[in-house]
Amino acid sequence: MSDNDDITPAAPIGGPEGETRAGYVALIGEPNAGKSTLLNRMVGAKVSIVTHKVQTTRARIRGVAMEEQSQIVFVDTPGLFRPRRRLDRAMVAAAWSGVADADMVVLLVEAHRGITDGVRAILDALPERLGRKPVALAINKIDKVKSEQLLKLAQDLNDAHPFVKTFMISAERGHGAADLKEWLGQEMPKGPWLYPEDQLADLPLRMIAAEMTREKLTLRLHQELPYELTVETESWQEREDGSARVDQMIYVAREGHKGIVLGRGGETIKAVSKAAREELTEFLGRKVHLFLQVKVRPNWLEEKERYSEMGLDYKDGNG
Ligand SMILES: Nc1nc2c(ncn2[C@@H]2O[C@H](COP(=O)(O)OP(=O)(O)OP(=O)(O)O)[C@@H](O)[C@H]2O)c(=O)[nH]1
Ligand SMILES: [Mg+2]
Repeated sequence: MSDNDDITPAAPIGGPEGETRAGYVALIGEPNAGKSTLLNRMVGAKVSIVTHKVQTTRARIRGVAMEEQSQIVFVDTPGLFRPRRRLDRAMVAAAWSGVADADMVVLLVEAHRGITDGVRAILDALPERLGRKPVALAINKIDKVKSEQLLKLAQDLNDAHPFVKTFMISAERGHGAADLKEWLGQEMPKGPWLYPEDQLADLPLRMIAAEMTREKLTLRLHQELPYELTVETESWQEREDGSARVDQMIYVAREGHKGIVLGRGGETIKAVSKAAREELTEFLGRKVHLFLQVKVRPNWLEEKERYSEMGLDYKDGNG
């Protein structure tokens, strides 16, 4: 795949005459808080994968949303948790670095779980990590609780950290999302837009495609899912008939995991391939031929190249 297929912008591009605003908003929270769901809702398209499992997002993913004359670049981050393995550490480091570059941070807390140990750890880390950077609070998944509970939780959280504003939202159902977006639009610094108005994400297509396959695997494998699994797009060929041929490799760490990914008679990988192909076809608006292979690489979690393919820094995993 050539660089031209990349959807990364070359330089700031301005926007219309008059007063424009643009900035970065980092979404942080515990794994599973709903960060990717919120990003997709804000962008109005699925650019970051979502599953019911924790630690779905592995790298920083940028999605671009427009609100009046403001461009809001949402930065989805991996969940914040106490990292143990190299991959965990690299993910958590990517999350904090996404925050460092942001103009505004939104902390998502799950309404029905309240102030967990994990939330407490994030609250404790905020002053040191962010200094005076403004943080807004979004209590998410309000569809799961009664409203009386919400007021108490909002109060307790605001006692723990001076949030600039508190929102009650359901990222999945959309409740409160428009208010949050409108407010963020007003809060963005004045300046030219950072991306073309019609651009949705800042992530190479090959990575979006790999993420789609990883999502389908995660959804399909449930509790059998090996944590030690990653997907890479190995080649991307444009065909003369306008379709694309995409070859992807699924890396697993153990021989036994290969069988799980393939499924009996190959039925799992077939289903995953079909679902991923359909989603990619819809995303691109043209025909896609998707070819998946599985390879056992016992040590991939220690391989530098795997990290760069995921958009992570290998060094950050040291420690
Ligand atoms: N009921 C309900 N579920 C939600 C809401 N928002 C997100 N979810 C669900 O919560 C789960 C996790 O959502 P994600 O968006 O993947 O969460 P995340 O914070 O990006 O998770 P990681 O990438 O693992 O850190 C998914 O099953 C979502 O469908 C909501 O407002 N209400
Ligand atoms: Mg996520």
